[in-house]
Amino acid sequence: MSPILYSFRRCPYAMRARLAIHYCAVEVEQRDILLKDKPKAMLEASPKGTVPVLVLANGEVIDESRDIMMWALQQGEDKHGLLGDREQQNQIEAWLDDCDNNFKPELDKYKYWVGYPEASQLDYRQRAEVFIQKLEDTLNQQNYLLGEKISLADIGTFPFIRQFANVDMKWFQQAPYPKVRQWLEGLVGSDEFIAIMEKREIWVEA
Ligand SMILES: N[C@@H](CCC(=O)N[C@@H](CS)C(=O)NCC(=O)O)C(=O)O
Repeated sequence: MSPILYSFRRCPYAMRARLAIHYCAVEVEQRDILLKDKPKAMLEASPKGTVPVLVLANGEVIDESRDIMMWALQQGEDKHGLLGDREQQNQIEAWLDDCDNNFKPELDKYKYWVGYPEASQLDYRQRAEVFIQKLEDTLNQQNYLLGEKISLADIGTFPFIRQFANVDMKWFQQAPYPKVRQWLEGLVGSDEFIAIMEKREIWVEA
């Protein structure tokens, strides 16, 4: 029996998990769900109710996207060298920590600013831009976050940058981040991303 992956198509956390699984060519049974109608089986496996959730054949549950990425890399050979050496792994951790802990909360407020009246949408965007500027500075020196080759740092962050760009694409297209745009366009246009964004039927519990 293949491991089961509960996923929501447009969730950036689920995207990074699906990407790592795809890059490592690991077999899973993907069950697409709707966040407004979570299946009982998923909630039984992981009561916190976030996607992605991976349920292994032995019943073990992995319900954090970063842990699912690491699991995927451990399954087969890491043929794209996404993880790199010890030093690169520390850099990956640092990028993902910054993305998840600092950038994502500001991105949510920028996107859903109506629900956060303490500051303006512009304030939230500018707070999120601290991370975008860091990406721009890095990508000014090299093609990917860790160097000249794609790594888990790129895969784990670009779905969130895509979300940021989509809040106001007109602004993003002329914002002072040409390197981020180029990097994002390459990743969003990649065969891997197109494959993991394929539309599927919503999984229905028997
Ligand atoms: N720390 C979790 C966060 C996952 C997360 O928050 N996913 C969102 C969707 S993008 C979710 O499932 N939210 C629950 C809901 O909206 O009901 C991870 O990395 O997997």
